[in-house]
Amino acid sequence: MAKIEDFSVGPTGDGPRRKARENVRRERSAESDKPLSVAIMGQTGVGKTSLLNCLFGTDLAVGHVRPVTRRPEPVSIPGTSGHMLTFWDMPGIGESGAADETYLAMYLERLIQCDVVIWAFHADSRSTVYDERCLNGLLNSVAVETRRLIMSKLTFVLTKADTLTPPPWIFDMRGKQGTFGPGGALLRRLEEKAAYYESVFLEPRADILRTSTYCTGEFTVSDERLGFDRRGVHYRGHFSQQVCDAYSERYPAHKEVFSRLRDNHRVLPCSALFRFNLTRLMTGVVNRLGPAAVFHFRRLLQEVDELTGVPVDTARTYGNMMIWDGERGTKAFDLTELPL
Ligand SMILES: Nc1nc2c(ncn2[C@@H]2O[C@H](COP(=O)(O)OP(=O)(O)O)[C@@H](O)[C@H]2O)c(=O)[nH]1
Ligand SMILES: [Mg+2]
Repeated sequence: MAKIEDFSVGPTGDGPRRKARENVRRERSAESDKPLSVAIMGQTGVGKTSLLNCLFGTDLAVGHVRPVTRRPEPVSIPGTSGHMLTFWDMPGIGESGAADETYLAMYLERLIQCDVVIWAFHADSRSTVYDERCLNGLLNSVAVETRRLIMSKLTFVLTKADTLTPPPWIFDMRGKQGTFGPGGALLRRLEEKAAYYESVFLEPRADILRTSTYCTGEFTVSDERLGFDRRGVHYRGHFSQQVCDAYSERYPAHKEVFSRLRDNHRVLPCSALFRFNLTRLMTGVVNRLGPAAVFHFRRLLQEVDELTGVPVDTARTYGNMMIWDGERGTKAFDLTELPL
């Protein structure tokens, strides 16, 4: 993980150069003191609140039947020396026409104010029209510069990935805990799904897309679309897998930078229930917030590996198979009772 000292400060030396350096330091310090915020949006019931509860161990109300998140709910995480990172759990759209009007106005406000916005879709769905219409409505209500800004903050996730088929999900047990991962066929399906959502929500908006990341050490590559300054590396357009592969092959020393640029345009499948991909989600969000966040919330990143751990006793209750022998009137098999 990058250290704050790694970020190059620009010109060095005396006189005007020193002044420039001081300006950069001042600017950076103001930037690093700013409270950071992330919002999570999407249709009602896709699992936004559950995802936040898993990420932060909070106990926000989850709606199993009806929508329960009625107003933006903040979850604040303290960083070092008083720095704050706030996650805003938003009410879900699609509950009713009247509610949508209010909620979409709240979305626009957060899309402008927050530093990163997670837009969540249910993984086991192919219907994109409603979210597209809402997103287009929001984008079309603002000037093109704001549209660019909004798109540069959005990160798309597919929730409840555990509901997808074909099985199996593989539980990698390590003592009393373990992690869930998809089997080969399901992994391919998840990748296809993510690519599909990317083709619907990112690809057609290539003209207003931009991805940026911090960089450690020397980065000197630039071309028509790729550029860098003291704040980091930027790419104008859709940083697709093909684009990422091409740059990584040409400039292998900067593979990590390209991979972070790519992460910003990747649709990420995850599951709150299986705690699947939560580490990648959290790392992606913090990286996207920039070097100040990486520095002030490094504790969060150090603990991030623990996010995916599921106790064995909990895991064995998922996808349980119980066979009832109807002729004998007894239980013939119960997966949760098998010794491990
Ligand atoms: N299978 C599965 N169900 C989930 C997951 N996350 C949430 N749910 C369920 O989906 C329903 C809606 O969840 P909630 O977090 O309230 O969704 P929200 O309206 O988007 O905030 C609840 O019944 C949750 O238990 C998940 O990762 N997998
Ligand atoms: Mg909710």
